[in-house]
This record gives sequence, C-alpha cells and structure tokens, in this order.
Amino acid sequence: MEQRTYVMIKPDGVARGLVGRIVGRIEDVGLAVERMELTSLTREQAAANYAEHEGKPFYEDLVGYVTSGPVVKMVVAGEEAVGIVRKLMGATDPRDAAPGTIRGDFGLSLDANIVHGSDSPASAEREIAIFFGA
Ligand code: IDP
Ligand code: MG
Repeated sequence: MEQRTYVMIKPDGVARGLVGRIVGRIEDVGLAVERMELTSLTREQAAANYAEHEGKPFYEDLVGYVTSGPVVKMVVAGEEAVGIVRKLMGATDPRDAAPGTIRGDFGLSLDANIVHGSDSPASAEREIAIFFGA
C-alpha cells in the first residue's frame, strides 16, 4: 500500500553530518522525499510528537534533546513507507540495532540514536500534521 511517513534526523545526525547518507538510504530503496526542511523544533512540537512517552523517566531528556539543535524533518512516501523506514532505522537502542541499519551503523546511544520514524500509518498522519500542518 502507498503510504506516507514522518522521518526526522535528530540533532546528533545533523551535527555529525549524516543527512546526505540517511537521505541516500531512504532513496536507495525507492522511497521518495516529498517534503524536507532543516529546522529547530519548538518544545510544543517535541512534546506533541512524543506525547505517548509523557511521564516516563526519559521523557524530559528526550524533549530537551530533540530541541537542542537543528533537525531535518521530512515526509517520505512510497509503497509500505512506514514499515520500510522502520526497517532502515533499526532497533531503538543502537547497541541492539543490526549492522546495515541507520542506528546500527551510526547510533551512539539510546537518546542519541540519529533518526525518528513514525511507528504506524496513524502515527504518521498525526506527526505530519504536527510538523507540516494539515
Ligand atoms: P523509536 O524511536 O524506536 O520509535 P520509542 O520507544 O518511541 O522508540 O522512543 C522514542 C525515543 O525515546 C527513542 O528513539 C529514544 O531516543 C528515546 N528512548 C526510548 N527509550 C528510552 C530509554 O529507556 N531511555 C532513554 N531514551 C529512550
Ligand atoms: Mg516511537
């Protein structure tokens, strides 16, 4: 099924100069970047994006981290885009992420894990609205 997903290169990915390689991996598997912008997130946007984690011990650090520097936000489209981007990203903890995945190859820690991708088509719709409007 043709889908859209929200992808964000987190501050560590931008700071380390990984934008081109990450976009390349997305394009290599035939997905299309429909929107892309280098920007800084407001606290409100970060809190809305991670609302499911509110109250967890890492929540404040996570919101602080993703608002600590510029990110690259994207809308990525294509056949099964949501699941394929999650596969490209690899496991949440870079220590568990397989080699060949973005987090497996570049991630340094659980909070600095390079990239965000929506976890379902419903999350994608919600997140695209938060970051790009309706
Ligand atoms: P995901 O990014 O793979 O979807 P989530 O469970 O949705 O993973 O968590 C969102 C983000 O919060 C993760 O990418 C990671 O940066 C951070 N995170 C998740 N679990 C922990 C934790 O236990 N400690 C610190 N940070 C965490
Ligand atoms: Mg998630």
